Amino acid sequence: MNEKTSTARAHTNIALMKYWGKKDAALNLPTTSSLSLTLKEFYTDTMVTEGREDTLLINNLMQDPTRVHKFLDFLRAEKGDFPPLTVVSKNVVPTSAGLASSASSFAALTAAVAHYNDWDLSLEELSRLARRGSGSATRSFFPGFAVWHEGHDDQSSFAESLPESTMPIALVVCEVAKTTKKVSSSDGMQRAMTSPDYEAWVAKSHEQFDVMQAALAANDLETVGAIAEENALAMHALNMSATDRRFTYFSQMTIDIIAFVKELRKQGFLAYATIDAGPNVKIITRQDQAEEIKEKALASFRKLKVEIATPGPGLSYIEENDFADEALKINNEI
Ligand code: 2P0
Repeated sequence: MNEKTSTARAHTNIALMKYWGKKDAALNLPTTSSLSLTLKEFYTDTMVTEGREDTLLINNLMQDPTRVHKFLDFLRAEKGDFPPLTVVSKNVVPTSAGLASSASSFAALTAAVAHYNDWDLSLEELSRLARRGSGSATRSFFPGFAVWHEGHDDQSSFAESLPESTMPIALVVCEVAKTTKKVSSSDGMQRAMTSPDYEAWVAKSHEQFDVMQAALAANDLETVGAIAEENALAMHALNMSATDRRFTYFSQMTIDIIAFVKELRKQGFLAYATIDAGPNVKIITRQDQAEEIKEKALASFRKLKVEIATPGPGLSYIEENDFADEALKINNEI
């Protein structure tokens, strides 16, 4: 068996303007463009090497490889055949942050496979392929702020970097103990699309996009935060007003932290909330206010875990890695 390995690192990203609905589920085309911040502190390293069958190991634990196998078969059909792969992944995400996400995982996997096969692809092309694994992965190849263009077909739906920004943005990531049953993103957005308010959210998102991009260009963090909060809370309102099995990701503490963020603004802080497919709240703020906000959050909420995250780098490849032994172990087990 070929012992060649390839390892890629992709950082996770948080959407400031959300992807929440598909206009074409087969191609994974979103109903809106989305805009994100890549985070320095949280990332996934993924190594691939030839195996006896497609296999997945995450943080030393064997996983059901069904979704990864399906994605690898898509890559084989799209770009040309390659042998079965052992995929070994490490999420460098403090478990307390509750940020483990398919975004960094599918971005790192796409890049590792492309590198393994010597495919010469731009970041935009990698992003277009990763979209078929997980939509949010499109945005995890780029440093700082990235935009995923919704597009109208397979070719036109990919992400790219926004011009480099010196905006001193930070996210204060508040991990809330999970109390609600998890609804997967794919299922959640499908239900949200049955809300009578869905079309209005899409139309509003198109408007907000231009204002957000102008605010980024002008280093206007206050407007960036305000739009991000409005966009996210309206997304969660869709879940609650869905006509097909309405639901919410919010727990009581999610609601309490949203109120806490409003109170921070009254006290003069720059603070806005954004929330994804779970109860955790990320507080958008300035880097020089993040530590104080973290301390206030810890003092206000018992059992809350808090991490500070800042803008991160784009995709990288890692030459030396400590994955080889694990891959060998898996191949001996199968
Ligand atoms: C986002 N989320 O823009 C939105 C906001 C969660 C809330 O992208 O179905 O796991 O695999 O394309 O990428 C999570 O969705 O969904 C997500 P699929 P994905 O970050």
